[in-house]
Amino acid sequence: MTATTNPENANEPSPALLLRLYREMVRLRTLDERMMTLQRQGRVGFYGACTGQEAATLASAIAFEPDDWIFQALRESSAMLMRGFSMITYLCQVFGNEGDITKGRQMPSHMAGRSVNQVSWGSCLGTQLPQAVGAAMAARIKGEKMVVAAYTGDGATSEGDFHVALNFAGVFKAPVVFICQNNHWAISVPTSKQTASESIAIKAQAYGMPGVKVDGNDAVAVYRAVKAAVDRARAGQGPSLVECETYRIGAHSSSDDPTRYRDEREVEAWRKRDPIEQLRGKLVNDKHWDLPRDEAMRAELLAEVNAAIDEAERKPDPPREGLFDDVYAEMPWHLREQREELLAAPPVPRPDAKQIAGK
Ligand SMILES: Cc1ncc(C[n+]2csc(CCOP(=O)(O)OP(=O)(O)O)c2C)c(N)n1
Ligand SMILES: [Mg+2]
Repeated sequence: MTATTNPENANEPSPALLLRLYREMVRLRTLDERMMTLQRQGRVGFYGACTGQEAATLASAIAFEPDDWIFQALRESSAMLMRGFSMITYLCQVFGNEGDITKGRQMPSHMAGRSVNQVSWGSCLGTQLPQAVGAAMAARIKGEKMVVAAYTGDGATSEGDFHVALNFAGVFKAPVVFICQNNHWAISVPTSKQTASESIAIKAQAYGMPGVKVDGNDAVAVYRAVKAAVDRARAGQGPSLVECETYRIGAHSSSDDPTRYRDEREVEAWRKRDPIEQLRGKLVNDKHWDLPRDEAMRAELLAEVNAAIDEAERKPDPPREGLFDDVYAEMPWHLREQREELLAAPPVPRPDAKQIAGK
């Protein structure tokens, strides 16, 4: 995913990079829309969309090199796709079927891709942050030039793990970039109830690192800020915190109803600042893009997403006998007994996705 920047300014994205980014952002929006529909049709149990946060997610992730590791929070799985992960395998994770590399054992929408250096997010908020710092320290000890991306939501900054991670990284100058997607909400809790600080970015001062707040719906601003932080970390100058101010347009997840706790007028105001529309406007304005090409691209992406869904949905469940694998090098007697008991019983039909409890 080597990012191409303009040679005259190392942090200025080239038109080629912005066009690629724009395509990825539209692909993500298309995928999220289709998957939310599938969830409502009962074809998958749970889904978490990133709608409205495409710039904060992808314009930040694209500033890292392919060898850099990404420790995601809740809404950055799609960076895997941008880094070349197969969309079919990605979707198999949501279906929890045989094609899922996490073997149907993870919560849906908790993707992981070792082949693209991206760690599965954990449902337990904030745990990825100290892990990311640990990975960054390990890279430095091994003499690798790797930088680590450590994502967090605004809500997770109230977790102890956030402070532990920033403190350790600041003291030991770990090559890590903390990126906070401040989308104004942590399910039903607004950011105003999350912190008394004037911003999330300002917290960086206390940990001895630069902190910057950017318009998270402006892909160029996000890229510039994160690229500068990545370059700084790679040059051995230590960590940074980038706060991307954005907005969660949709529900927290397919199990949430935001009309119960937030004012629809707030959502409408943010819709007008749609990151995809903004980037498209810039590209068209700069004569790098036009509407006929836009329409053709959108049709192509919808076809790609639909084909991937078709293929992923057709795969069977993971084999039952695999349930007991991967815990012990040698299976102990009690698991062997349970495995035999399970295989002697008739297979239980897969429950309707509608019946699978989400969060
Ligand atoms: C330690 C912990 N506490 C609470 C929860 C329940 N929970 C799941 S997501 C979420 C909100 C997360 O908000 P934020 O960090 O802002 O991320 P966003 O969902 O807005 O992307 C909460 C409270 C959890 N998963 N883990
Ligand atoms: Mg949030």
